[in-house]
Amino acid sequence: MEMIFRWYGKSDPVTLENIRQIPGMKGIVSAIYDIAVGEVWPRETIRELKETTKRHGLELSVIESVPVHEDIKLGKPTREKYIENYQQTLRNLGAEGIKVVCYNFMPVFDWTRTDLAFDLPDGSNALIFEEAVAQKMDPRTGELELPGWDTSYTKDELNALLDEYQAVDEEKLWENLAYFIKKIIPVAAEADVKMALHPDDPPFSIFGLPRIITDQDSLERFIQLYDSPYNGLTMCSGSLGSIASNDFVKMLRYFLDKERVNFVHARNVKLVGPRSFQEAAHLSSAGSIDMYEVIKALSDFNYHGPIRPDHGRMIWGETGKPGYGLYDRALGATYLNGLWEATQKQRNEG
Ligand code: DNO
Repeated sequence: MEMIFRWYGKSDPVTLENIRQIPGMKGIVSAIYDIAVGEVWPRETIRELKETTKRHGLELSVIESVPVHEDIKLGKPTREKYIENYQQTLRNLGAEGIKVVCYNFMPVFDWTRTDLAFDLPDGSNALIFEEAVAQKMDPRTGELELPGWDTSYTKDELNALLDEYQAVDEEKLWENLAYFIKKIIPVAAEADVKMALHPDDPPFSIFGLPRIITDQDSLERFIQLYDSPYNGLTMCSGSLGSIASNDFVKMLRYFLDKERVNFVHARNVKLVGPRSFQEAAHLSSAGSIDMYEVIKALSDFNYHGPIRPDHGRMIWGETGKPGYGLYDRALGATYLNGLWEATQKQRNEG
């Protein structure tokens, strides 16, 4: 596996110098953050990011994300233009040597939490999701804001968008996803860019909006939309593993076997209710996911692709982008690398 670290570009308080000093770190996963959703990413901008990364001794290994315009998810006639733009961005990324693109198909809101700095007994803090609190959150007030969300909408625009989604149920969203996939995967294959769909986080409907990439059956349905290794998945332990009915390790093995795992996000979560969880340190003992079994699965299938430590807690007084501080993620990467070394040695001895 190739260990990489998420970097939010020049405004990220975590620097490329910091990332380079994490033991075993090979590259970064990043994006172009100042181009409006739906516009083409120019080759020069991609090249510039790649060269900045290279100067710091790291590869630009994965793009996370090329966001999908809402008109595509809504299936509006204007989607054609945005799909063409997406195709062109993929061609440009391929031409600059990018091999993996992570994206998601969640309506309006990306990952969602109810508290971004929940105090833990050891003095650290973490992101949590509590179902009862989420049920009382109302995005229509225009006052909610979470990292990862597109915050460029005015309150009126957001409400108009939410209204439009009233005509889109789960089946309609599947239809719109299928339409998109059929148009982009051939282009991704030609450009040699492996697509890695991220599961919905959390993996159930929020704010009355449909969410469809949530469990083994939906991932299976998704890969069957287009039978190609370029139509793959980001297997995210923290997203899929946040409901008890998902056996993440079993799912990971299943999709590794099908050669559809193009990227891995490794994070632990502690389940505290049917639809409530707290993000935890990466160690198996800290949460509900057996991280040894996750890495063992990757080792058993000889996974060569990229993996990143996902959200960390804020520790040692660090402040910054929720989930994306330096210290806890660096500890996570080191722990995951340790598990990997051990499983590799067992493999070679066995
Ligand atoms: C959260 C991330 C997600 C992810 C997107 C992929 O921290 O895992 O925001 O980047 O859903 O498109």
